[in-house]
Amino acid sequence: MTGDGPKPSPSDKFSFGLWTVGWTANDPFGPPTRPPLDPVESVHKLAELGAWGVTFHDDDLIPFGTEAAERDRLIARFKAALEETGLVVPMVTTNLFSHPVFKDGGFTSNDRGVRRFALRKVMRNIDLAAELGAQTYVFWGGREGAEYHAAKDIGAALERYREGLDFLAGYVIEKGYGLRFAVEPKPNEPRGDILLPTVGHALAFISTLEHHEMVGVNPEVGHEQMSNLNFAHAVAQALWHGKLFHIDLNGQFSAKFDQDLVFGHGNLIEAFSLVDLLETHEYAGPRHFDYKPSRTEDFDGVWASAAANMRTYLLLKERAAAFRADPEVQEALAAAKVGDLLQPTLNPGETHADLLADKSAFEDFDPDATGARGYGFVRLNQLALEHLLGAR
Ligand SMILES: [Mn+2]
Repeated sequence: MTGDGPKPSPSDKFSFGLWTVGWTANDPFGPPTRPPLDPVESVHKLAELGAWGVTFHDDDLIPFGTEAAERDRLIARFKAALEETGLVVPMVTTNLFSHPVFKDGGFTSNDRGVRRFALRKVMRNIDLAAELGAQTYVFWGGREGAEYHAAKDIGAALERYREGLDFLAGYVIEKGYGLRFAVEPKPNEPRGDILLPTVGHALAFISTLEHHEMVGVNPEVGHEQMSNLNFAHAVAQALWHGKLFHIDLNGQFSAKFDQDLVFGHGNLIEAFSLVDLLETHEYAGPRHFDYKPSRTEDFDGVWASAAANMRTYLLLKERAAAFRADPEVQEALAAAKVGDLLQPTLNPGETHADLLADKSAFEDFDPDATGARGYGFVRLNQLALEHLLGAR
């Protein structure tokens, strides 16, 4: 991608899934429009473009059912590519959704044999993740769900989900791997309804886990927006809980099928809000892109789209910094009392009796005068928009 301005570098911590640039662009209405991409080529190309890390599902690197010797060979040449380029593997995940054996899920399949097979598949790949130095292991349960009420006992499914994650967390602890888990919510697609559909559902579920301290969330822009929810709010709450262990960036236009567009190519204002949030909170984790180069693109388009994700993030980061540094914005923030929300509502040590005795809080408080005063939020948002548009 040409153009002035910021260039991605490894210090930006941009990472990509092998399944993103390597997507062969098959969809429910048509076959692939691109041939498969060699993971080694992806590693070299991503490094050239300024990426820092590469991530994968087990089956992205080692096709399902590969014999042991061939598996070793595929891992060895992938490792060699990492060494040549300096790319790291910050996150690894498991494919528990493509093979027909997982058509009713992995950890929550009604078939116990499938559930045991799923645990073994994850354990084998956790060993590889640890060997490659990953810090995060993601769980996206795309097939953990149902289409029909009577077909799935949801309570039992959640119990089995918990059993699976507790067991695998215990394995990581026993092995001393130091990996943390991140649950990735999604409301639907491929299942009609997926378990743990939003960040809020996932956070509540995680609080019930035996090793809840090592389990956080991996929110994805488009997944939350498919539920018509505000992604920046979901991430802000995950940060507040200390649970933003990883993040998947892409683009989506509101509630429809999972578009997986380039970051910022969907709801741009929300993308700006998100970058502002991550940067002002000094989020230190990977900026991971989980998108799909559109089916219309050839390989030139694939690499242009990969570069576009990083460039858009950096441009938004510049715009957000300019917004925060603008004295007029700072004055508008103060006028809108945004910083005042950090002040506790009660005085230190204030009791119920103290508040009841404070006439200024009630008897002498003038709700009509306060209610008549505007907050100036629209002016503030227009300032944000003008920075986003490069008009200031
Ligand atoms: Mn994702």
